[in-house]
Amino acid sequence: MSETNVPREKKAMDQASLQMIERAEKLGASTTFSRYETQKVQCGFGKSGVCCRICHMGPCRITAKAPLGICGADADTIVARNYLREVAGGTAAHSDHGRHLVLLLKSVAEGKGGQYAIKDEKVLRRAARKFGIIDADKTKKQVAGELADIFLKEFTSQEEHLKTLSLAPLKRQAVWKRQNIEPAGIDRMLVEALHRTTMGVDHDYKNILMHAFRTALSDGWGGSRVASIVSDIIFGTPIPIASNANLGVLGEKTVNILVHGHEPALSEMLAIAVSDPEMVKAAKEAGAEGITLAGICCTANEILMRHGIPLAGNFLQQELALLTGAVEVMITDVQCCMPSLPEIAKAYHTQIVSTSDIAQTIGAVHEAFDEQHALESAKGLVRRAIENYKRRDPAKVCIPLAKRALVAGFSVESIRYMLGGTFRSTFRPLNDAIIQGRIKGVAGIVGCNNPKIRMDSYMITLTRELIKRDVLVLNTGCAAIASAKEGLLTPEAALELAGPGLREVCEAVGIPPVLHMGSCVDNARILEAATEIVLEGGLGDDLSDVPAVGIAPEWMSEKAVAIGTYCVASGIDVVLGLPFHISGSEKVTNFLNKGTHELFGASFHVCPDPHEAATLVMDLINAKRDKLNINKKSERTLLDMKQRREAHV
Ligand code: NFS
Ligand code: SF4
Repeated sequence: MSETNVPREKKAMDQASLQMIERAEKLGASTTFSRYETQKVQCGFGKSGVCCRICHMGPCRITAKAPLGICGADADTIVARNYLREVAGGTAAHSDHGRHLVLLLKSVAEGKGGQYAIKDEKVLRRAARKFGIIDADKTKKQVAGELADIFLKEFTSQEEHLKTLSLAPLKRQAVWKRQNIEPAGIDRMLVEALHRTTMGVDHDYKNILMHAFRTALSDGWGGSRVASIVSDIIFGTPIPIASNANLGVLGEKTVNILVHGHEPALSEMLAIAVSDPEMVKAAKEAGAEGITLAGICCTANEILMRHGIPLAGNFLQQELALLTGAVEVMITDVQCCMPSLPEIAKAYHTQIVSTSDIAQTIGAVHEAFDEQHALESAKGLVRRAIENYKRRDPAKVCIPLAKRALVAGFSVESIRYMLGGTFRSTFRPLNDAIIQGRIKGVAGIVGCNNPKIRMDSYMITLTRELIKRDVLVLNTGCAAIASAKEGLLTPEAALELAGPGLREVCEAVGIPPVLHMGSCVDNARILEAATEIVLEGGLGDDLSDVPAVGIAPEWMSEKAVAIGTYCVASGIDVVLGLPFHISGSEKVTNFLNKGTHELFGASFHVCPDPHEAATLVMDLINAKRDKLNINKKSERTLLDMKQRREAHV
């Protein structure tokens, strides 16, 4: 039951969500918003990171009176250990997702991929050459097999450093070498993270934190990068595509299927299955007008980018979507799917179907996804939804009208193409625009929502402020969905909201001022874009030279901790709207928020206010511009007639 200490309008900013939150309150349904209030007095020890329950002499918690745990661990050790374990959790999530895709690529190469195939051979061959595979005279399956083997080694390598590190600018690679944080195999890094943080092993907070950077690099440049590359090979490289966002994409008279989670393999097949004439016919026979497939969280981003499937909502909207009473089936895979979903679904005919053996919830139907017979599996789920449509109670249906148009699909490939055209595809025009100051810099706004912040409000306020100040914004994950709901992912948004310089560029190229680059593993695409900028020339020779900032305004997940950590290790400053759980150690806080600047040329910055964050981001960008010596005022001064005549002599 919800206590309403927080006024409803402080919980979300979009009308659709507010309407559904109101509905939940009326029905007495428990949602994140009401549970947040019942959890309101959150544990101060947990918040400051000084609670340790790593061994069973504890749990121990550090206070002024008890400055040491039973084993003698101090706050610095405990806070650093907890932080490393969070980074490891996030890295594991992204990387296991990556591994799954690599195994699928291997199956495809061996002719055992069922309906999956190599959709983008060009990207396959280009990736293969980058990793030293000589692909001439080899079939695409042979190349795919060799590439899959190289990628699998990225997980298992014991001593050898990750090959994907070579995708970074040379100067950055040298920084990693100098700081001794080049990761070996991803699995090894994760095991080592657990080993170091178990009782009685690594106690030097700095040594622990350096392994956090090493582990995070194995995510950003390893697991996540591999996930993006392989997704493009198997499912196709995204190109700009139009669609819609928010709960209003659900159909009043259609069979509504929601996909939710992260791994694209099943949703890719669902996207195909729902347009199968046989399925559409079955839906009509059941009395519906058709089938609507829509997504929540990153699975949504994946199929939006490749098929234009609409976005139903982001993280905090997953329960709200069910409260429409119009969802036949919600199909979950892994990550960010709340355990509360079956409980909410109970009030309706809605079925929650889990599809991954490693992600099951009591109350959900479990139907393990059969990759060997992927399309059949997907069709089975669609049939289940059609069947369930007959049980929908129209009296319980309430779909908010909200729906906004969007353009997504900005892979680095497609940005390069849009900037330069087919024959001269290049980042040059972007670099020139930054050098000339028409675009001041680039901001990656990424990450989740969190009930601690009015849903989407920080992300949207900051995004508007930045594009007004001529900063090009790159989005992934739930931040991209927030922008979509606000109509910021349209070329028209540039005309209305961007500063004059950014508007000019957006108009010339035909892009929105905010580019949707994909899911959270696709933050690797942001690193790729930053690398392209360095390689294109004129903006320094390391990622830390580029006027670019990463921002996680409303983050909540361990994955966001890993992402922030690899960004900083990559030389990109990171602004957090919510702090890490590290305030219990001054040393850890200082190291992460200042000390890393000397090591990597970047650090974390915590800023709870979006307006102040906009100023901070501009300061960070301008500092980089000053250093590059490109911050001079434009030399195009207007001359009067007399001056002109003088100039001609
Ligand atoms: Ni990213 Fe994507 Fe969203 Fe946060 Fe969850 S969906 S992986 S973790 S909540 S942005
Ligand atoms: Fe306490 Fe040390 Fe055990 Fe942690 S490892 S629970 S601080 S005794």
